[in-house]
Amino acid sequence: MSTANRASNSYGAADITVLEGLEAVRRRPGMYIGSTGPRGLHHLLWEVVDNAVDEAMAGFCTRIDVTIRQDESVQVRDNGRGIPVDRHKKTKESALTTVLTTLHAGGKFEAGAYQVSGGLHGVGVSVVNALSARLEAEIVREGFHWTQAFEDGHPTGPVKKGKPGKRTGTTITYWPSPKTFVETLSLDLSTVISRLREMAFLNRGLEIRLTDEREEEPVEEVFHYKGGLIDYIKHLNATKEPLHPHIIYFDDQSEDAEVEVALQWTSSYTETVLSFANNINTHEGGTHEEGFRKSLTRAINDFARSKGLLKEKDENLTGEDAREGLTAVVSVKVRSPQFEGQTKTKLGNTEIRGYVEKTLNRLLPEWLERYGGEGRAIADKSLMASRARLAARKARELTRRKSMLESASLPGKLADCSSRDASVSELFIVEGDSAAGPAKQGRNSETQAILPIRGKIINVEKARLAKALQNTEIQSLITAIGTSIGEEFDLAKARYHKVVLLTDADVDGAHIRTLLLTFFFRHMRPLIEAGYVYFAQPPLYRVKTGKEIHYLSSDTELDQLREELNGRKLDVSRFKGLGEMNASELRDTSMDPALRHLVQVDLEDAALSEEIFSTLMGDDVASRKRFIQRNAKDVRFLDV
Ligand code: 0RA
Repeated sequence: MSTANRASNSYGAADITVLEGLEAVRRRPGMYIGSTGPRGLHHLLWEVVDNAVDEAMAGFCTRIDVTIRQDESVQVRDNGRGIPVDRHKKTKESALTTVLTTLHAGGKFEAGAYQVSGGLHGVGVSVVNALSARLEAEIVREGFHWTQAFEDGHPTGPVKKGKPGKRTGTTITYWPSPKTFVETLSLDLSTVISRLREMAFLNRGLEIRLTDEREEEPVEEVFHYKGGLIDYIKHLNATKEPLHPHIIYFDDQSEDAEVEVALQWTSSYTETVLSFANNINTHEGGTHEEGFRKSLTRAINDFARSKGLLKEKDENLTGEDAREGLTAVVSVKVRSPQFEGQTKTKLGNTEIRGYVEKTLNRLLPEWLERYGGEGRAIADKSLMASRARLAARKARELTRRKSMLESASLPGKLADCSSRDASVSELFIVEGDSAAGPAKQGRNSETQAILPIRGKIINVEKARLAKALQNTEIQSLITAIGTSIGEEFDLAKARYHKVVLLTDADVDGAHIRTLLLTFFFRHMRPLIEAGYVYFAQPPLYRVKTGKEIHYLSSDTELDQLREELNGRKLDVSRFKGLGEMNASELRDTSMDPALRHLVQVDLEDAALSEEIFSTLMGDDVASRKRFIQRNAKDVRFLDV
């Protein structure tokens, strides 16, 4: 491409164009890499890695090594063919120099390669060069090592031929320019890990190694998945319960595109569908996702009808019914991808919709027939989803009507406050009747209401809404709070601006708190987003030292106090539950606004919490703990 263009120019003129090109990048870096903050900094790395992955997609590279070094420089080494180094007759310049100093000279001269071009990516490695204080390229090709160095995008000398070498490949080492990246020069390890892992899942067999040398103890990670998308699904479903043993997998290649799909249903009630085009996560979906959804809905309906699970009179299953509990990854490679949408992460190529749909129309029914038992389990899940959807609609209408009728008759167990001003009113949800007594005595009855919850409330992650709504604890919660739920939720109707979960400081208490939180997350999310939901922190110990009384909420605090008061006699009593506290103790530790310490429940952005919540309510205790720790504003709340 560029060599052809440049062939018609004289050397000098071409050279000037080149300089102008990279100067434009330095002057307006945001145009090329989105921003000069952390995102832009990471973008440099994605650009270099994408180039190496392109080489892997073309079938010439099997391994990529990424090293983040102590001085925040980054090295990316691949075992591909190596960037060509041969000297162009007219330009008298090495192709390597051209690739690194010419905008959009991606350098793939052969037609027919898929490239990670378009969207935010694909601006070319020359942009990395332009925005690096220094960049070193080392190529092994044609039997030799070749090197060239650059400063602020300018070659510091010609390409140098070095020692003989057999194994071909490219190594790019760059030092992001502090002139451009004024905010930070430091890559975020977990961001790099996620992206490299994703790349490895999407490119089966490609081995990506990461070394972070910035810590005393270097971090080393290997991402290498022989199963590709199948391994990706295993990863996504690690804490879930699959409904069928085989992960469904299809792929197809045509003249202009490739498609790969992997999917598996779980007992969960939510769907996780990830889609990619040329290795870019298409968050906003697009034609590939549309083709996938359409074919999936049709295949499940056809299968359910052919097996008599869906009768002639029955309505079709909706797409949502068919995708309940589904985890899927759809990955397409397109020769010239068009990226659209607000964040340029929506695939626009219209031909891809039909291509994906036709491919799946052929393969999905075949799979469902071949694995008939698994097909049936999947169809059953969709049928249940459909019935639940209809039942939930009825139930919602019912509770709405009921709550309108009963707005005067709040739950019998509720000890309401006398104030009708929601902004000063607080609802304490307490565990068990024994705790309700002291809470009622210890409260300020003008602004504080008490609602006792008995035993363990239903896990809404493992039960559908209709069933959850039959649960009397859930019913009283909804009526007491007053907002209704789901589509009918109305924050303005909240009867309290603080809803405080007051549960025992033990494992059971933590469990109940998590169940309540899950209910709020799934059905009253705006209540959390508005910052209305809190945890109280009742103490675990009462410690008397002479005249002083200390209330402590963990063993660590007890150890600390022991250390502080070394040797002095402590009179320690452990509260088995809230019920063991008297009214004044409960008031002083957990209820009195002047003395208590509440933790506001704070969800990170909703997209993130979706994935976290499925793990949170799975059986993965470690990730549940991490979640709660991260989302509780006060780290003292660590007893989960
Ligand atoms: C231009 C042409 C060819 C390969 C590459 C560029 C290439 C670029 C990068 C960037 C990072 N790693 C890379 N590896 C290769 C094809 C050369 C040929 O036909 O042999």
